Amino acid sequence: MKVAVIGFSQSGKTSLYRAASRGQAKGDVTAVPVPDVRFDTIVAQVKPKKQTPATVILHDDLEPVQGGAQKMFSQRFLDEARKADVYLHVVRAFESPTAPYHDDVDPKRDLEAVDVEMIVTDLGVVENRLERLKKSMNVKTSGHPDQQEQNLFTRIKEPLENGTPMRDMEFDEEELKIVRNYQFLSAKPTVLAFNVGEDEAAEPGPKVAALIAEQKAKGTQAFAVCATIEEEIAQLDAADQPEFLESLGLKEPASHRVVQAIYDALGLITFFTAGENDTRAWPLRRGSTALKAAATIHNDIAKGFIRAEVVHYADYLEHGSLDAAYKANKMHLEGKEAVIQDGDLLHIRNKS
Ligand SMILES: Nc1nc2c(ncn2[C@@H]2O[C@H](COP(=O)(O)OP(=O)(O)O)[C@@H](O)[C@H]2O)c(=O)[nH]1
Ligand SMILES: [Mg+2]
Repeated sequence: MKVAVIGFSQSGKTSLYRAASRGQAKGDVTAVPVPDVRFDTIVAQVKPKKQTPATVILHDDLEPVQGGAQKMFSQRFLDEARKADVYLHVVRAFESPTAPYHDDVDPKRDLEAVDVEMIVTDLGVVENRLERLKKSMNVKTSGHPDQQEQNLFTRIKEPLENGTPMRDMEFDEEELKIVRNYQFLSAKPTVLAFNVGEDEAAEPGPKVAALIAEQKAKGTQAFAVCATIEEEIAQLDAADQPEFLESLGLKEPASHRVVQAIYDALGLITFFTAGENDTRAWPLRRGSTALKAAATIHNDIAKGFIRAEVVHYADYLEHGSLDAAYKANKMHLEGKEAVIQDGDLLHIRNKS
């Protein structure tokens, strides 16, 4: 899961990156564990030799978005941004006399500038492709992959011209494959972090609150954060954090909110394998089958799949251990096509 931190220079990307990695980040790419009380509960009960939480990989190695007269996206930015699975877009909402391009605070303007540039970049790709297809199309019959592409690109050209990012458009499975293949910028799931000043750390002002509401209504994950305060919190001992958070009127550290929002934006759920040697949490796309879960663990386990032993998390919690849940007949024996639910504990019976 590649999470690209994007935004203008001095919007607070690196500050939030450090906060989100809870001060653990060494370089500019780091794996951040997904906070999950269910995982902590399982680990405390199983007491495995090793525990492996689910992680997301944060990348703070992209070039900043450029403002002014320059090209906003450098080629290096584009190369990296296209490879990302999801964007963590940091938008400045704090006073900064040293910020380049603009010295006033206007998160709406900054957000829209990046969105528009993404849309324009994608539109360029779409138009180019349509031009080429027009030339080659006459010899191709309907049902040809090129025909599908032409239909799709013709359809999305207008909404793009009207400023709709592809992430706000509807696609079927086949179309999604094409969209993913082209690595369109505006199609990527996006998490918006409005980086507010210290005075708004507990509660954003009306402007940012309205922007957040607007984005949420469109299904985009968005929240306010004060990156500098969060960076300080991340450096405290874990035991001292709750009191400090509370004194600021915060419920949880930014690292939790950032990672949870990314997880949600990607449509991920978590399943667990509660091994005595290694207890692990695994990310999985919502709606995935037992076979897909098996493949997430290891391709060989998927190949030799016989049955999945599934215990729902609520049943595990009620009975206090897997043993007790099994004895209470709470284990469901499932085939390859069974849909895995968030929090399921799995054991895959397999031939390997
Ligand atoms: N007041 C305030 N300053 C911030 C905040 N976040 C970042 N800064 C400051 O803005 C400057 C740029 O931050 P940085 O994280 O390096 O931005 P980047 O260029 O986007 O990586 C630094 O001096 C930070 O201390 C914030 O939430 N509030
Ligand atoms: Mg930086």
